[in-house]
Amino acid sequence: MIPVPGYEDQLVTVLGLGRTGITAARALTAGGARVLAWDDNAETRTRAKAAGLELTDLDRADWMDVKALVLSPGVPLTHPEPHRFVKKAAEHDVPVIGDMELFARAMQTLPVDRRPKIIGITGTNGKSTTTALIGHILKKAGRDVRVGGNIGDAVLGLEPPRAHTVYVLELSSYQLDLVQSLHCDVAIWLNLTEDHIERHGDMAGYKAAKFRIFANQSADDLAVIGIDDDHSAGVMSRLKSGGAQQITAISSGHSLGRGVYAIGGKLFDATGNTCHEVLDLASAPALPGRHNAQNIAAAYAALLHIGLSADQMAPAIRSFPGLAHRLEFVGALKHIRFFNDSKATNADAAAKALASFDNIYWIAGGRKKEGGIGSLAEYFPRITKAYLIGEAAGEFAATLASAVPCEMAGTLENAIDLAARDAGSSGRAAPVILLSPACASFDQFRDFEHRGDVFRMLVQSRIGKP
Ligand code: UMA
Repeated sequence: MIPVPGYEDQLVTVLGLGRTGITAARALTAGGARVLAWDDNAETRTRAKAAGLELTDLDRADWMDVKALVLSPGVPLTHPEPHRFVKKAAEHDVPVIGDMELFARAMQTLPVDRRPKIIGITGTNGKSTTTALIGHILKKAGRDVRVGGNIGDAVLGLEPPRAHTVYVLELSSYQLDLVQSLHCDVAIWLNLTEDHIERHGDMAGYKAAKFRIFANQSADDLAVIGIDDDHSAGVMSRLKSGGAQQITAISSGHSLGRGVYAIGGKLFDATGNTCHEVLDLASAPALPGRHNAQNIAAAYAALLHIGLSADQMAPAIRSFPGLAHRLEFVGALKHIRFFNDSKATNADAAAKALASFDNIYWIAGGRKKEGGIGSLAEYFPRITKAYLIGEAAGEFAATLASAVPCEMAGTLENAIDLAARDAGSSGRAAPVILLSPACASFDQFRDFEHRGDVFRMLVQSRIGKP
């Protein structure tokens, strides 16, 4: 754990006692703060108490002497409307911050020569894979590395830094909304497509939250920017005209005069005066598809800046084992392969999976996201049949209409059985049963991880794996 300094004997309120809040409350207490912790959910409060946390009803607390409100990323900050305690904090001039801000401040109290390097990764899609890939490469290079943030482990729960530690942090827009002083030695912006509008109000709000990843960067720092979508190309222009930091452009699909790019199944480094091939992408089996080529390009560009060489990185990229819930190969039943892509909670993420295969038996649906699946039309010819689950099933069926045969499966379990039946009797070569829902999971599951775990368990129970 990283104890949080700066609040010794002062009152700090913590709202939300999931992964972020529990860890933040402990780290603040370890730093000497007096923590008032609360969660709106009674069950979570019971769990937090059992975990040894003292709770304080923030509706009854005296906010006069509170020095900060530490908000969990999932608690509404501005949209659809600020949480009542965010309003209360504003009434009392109490700053509202997140755990990343506490982490940033803790790092700034260290002498400059003992501060760790921080690599931050944001973007709509690919953040977790890029974060894990960078962590993996650094480990293979023998570096002291800690990986956390949105990928799963709350940042304040990571081990404190030693000399030359590198923190690799996945930063969601929710988390970036709650930071002011985070300084990333390398800030990676992968891509931007419409997502989380309910939280940020509109695309401009979503983009502005993410743009905070570049705040506090100076001439020694690097911004790595994926320029394959218009929003992100705009971000690159904005930084070029107004930013102090160095910039490396990355692309998957376009060759660049300067930058790192993937084209024709190879990765090229054009960051210097010459351009040279550094990796055959086919040699990295856990990172298939064009979207993963972008993740590899981002990791490579970031780690060049940290001092790794192409020769150190290439074998580590090849040995990366992949991540659960992101096009995760779950098993095979004779010639039928099953993939768990539960992390695909929007159409854009599902597009990446659909682009990776043919003859797809597609399990989709859940709690619908803005925009539906109309944007996936170019992939419909790859889908042999769709099995629709959850709240979005009706709307998805209407979109797929005459283009793709559909079955209203209702539940995930039913969808797997129907898809396995059809794929098994189709006589087609290499069918793929793909869970890539293009929806949030909350109508039927706790979160996307729970949905993916259930999928894996159901598939493995059917194919005879433990
Ligand atoms: N809560 C309240 N009041 C509210 C809303 C929530 O009290 O109005 C409470 C809930 O009852 C719950 C707690 O807040 O007990 C949950 O807080 P949280 O939603 O912020 O979740 P954490 O467990 O703290 O997990 C968060 C991230 N979750 C979100 O951003 C929604 C995790 O990212 C992250 O791994 C973790 O911190 C550690 O850093 C998950 C995620 O879904 C993977 N992220 C979104 C995404 O990737 O799309 C952004």
